[in-house]
Amino acid sequence: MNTAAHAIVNLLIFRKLARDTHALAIMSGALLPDAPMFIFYFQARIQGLSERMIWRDSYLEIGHNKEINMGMLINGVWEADDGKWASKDGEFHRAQSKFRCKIGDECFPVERDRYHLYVSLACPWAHRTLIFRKLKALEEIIPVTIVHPHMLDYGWQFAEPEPLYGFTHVHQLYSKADAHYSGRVTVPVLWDKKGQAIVCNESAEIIRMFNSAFNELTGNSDDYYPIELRDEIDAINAFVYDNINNGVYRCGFATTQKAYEEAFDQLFAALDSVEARLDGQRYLVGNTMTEADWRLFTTLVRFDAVYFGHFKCNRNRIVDMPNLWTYLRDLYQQPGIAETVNFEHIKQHYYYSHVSINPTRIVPKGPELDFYLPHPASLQEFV
Ligand SMILES: N[C@@H](CCC(=O)N[C@@H](CS)C(=O)NCC(=O)O)C(=O)O
Repeated sequence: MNTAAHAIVNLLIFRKLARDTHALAIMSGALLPDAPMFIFYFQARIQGLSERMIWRDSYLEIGHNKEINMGMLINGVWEADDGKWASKDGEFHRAQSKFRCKIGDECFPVERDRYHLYVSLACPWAHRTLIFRKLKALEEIIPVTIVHPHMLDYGWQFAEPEPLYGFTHVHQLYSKADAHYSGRVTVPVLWDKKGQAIVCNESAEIIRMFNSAFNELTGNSDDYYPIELRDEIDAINAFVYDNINNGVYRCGFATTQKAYEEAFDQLFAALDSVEARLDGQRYLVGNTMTEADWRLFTTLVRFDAVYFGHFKCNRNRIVDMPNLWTYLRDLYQQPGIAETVNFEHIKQHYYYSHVSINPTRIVPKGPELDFYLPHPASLQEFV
């Protein structure tokens, strides 16, 4: 018998045992009403244990159908899954994006009115692409469709049918691009209207394209990945991704205490190190604003509102770390950036969609954060 079959058989035996033990405990209680105290204690322990097992068992059954609403495409068909954000080791592992082409490749030439961006305002990865669309003056060239903040049984959905095909869900775009696609249905998605294809669904690569591919059409040559700083940017990106961008998710989606605590310690050690790095330095790479800053920004701006509470990243808030808080306000106050930040979507998405973490779906009213407080650069102290 293979391992999967073994696992299923073991599970069935375990469930049956839990129910039988429960029945036995109740029966023995009825048959031995005058049993000595230690037998009674023993019975109560078995009964309590078996009740917990049955409760957990039925909770998982409900959860599978209703409460945990992650799903994915398998061979082009949507399938509910029971929240496989976390693996058996209790740690959260993010899947690799599968569409990885580039604007400028033969199939995807640089053209006006050819590409369309699908994003969630809640998602930190999609947020990067919105920021680059703004910084690089691409709004006229690449229209955007925003998904509904709640990600439910069928994954990301549109509040109204999306403009290109009238689809109601993002997974329909994925199966239109590839009728046999198997994998997660994530945002952002950069769509090619002419080829009816997904160019790319990896935010790190989309922002690189936005940084330079359309310069001739926009006349904007600002460079957030300058050649001479690339090694340093790549190194800080890797550190920030592992420990902070993905680190908050590893805290939030951990399913064991150990995995959570490890992710938590790693996250705050990394935030401490960035806090120290920003002492007397305006941006992550010296005084030049680069993509590394924007990649960190989308996590920092969500931190106090959702990661601190919902993902249990609660050693301290960003407002308690003076350099990070100054830096965050500096970035937030850059032209056009505040318009890309939407706390209604952010809070609704996280607190409402992740029922396994927040079963009541109550969305907190706070916190109140003032991203417009002046910062040293706005007072000319950095320049
Ligand atoms: N590596 C991807 C990750 C994108 C991602 O995980 N997006 C999340 C939203 S924050 C998503 O769409 N998750 C849905 C799912 O995994 O089913 C990127 O950076 O673009």
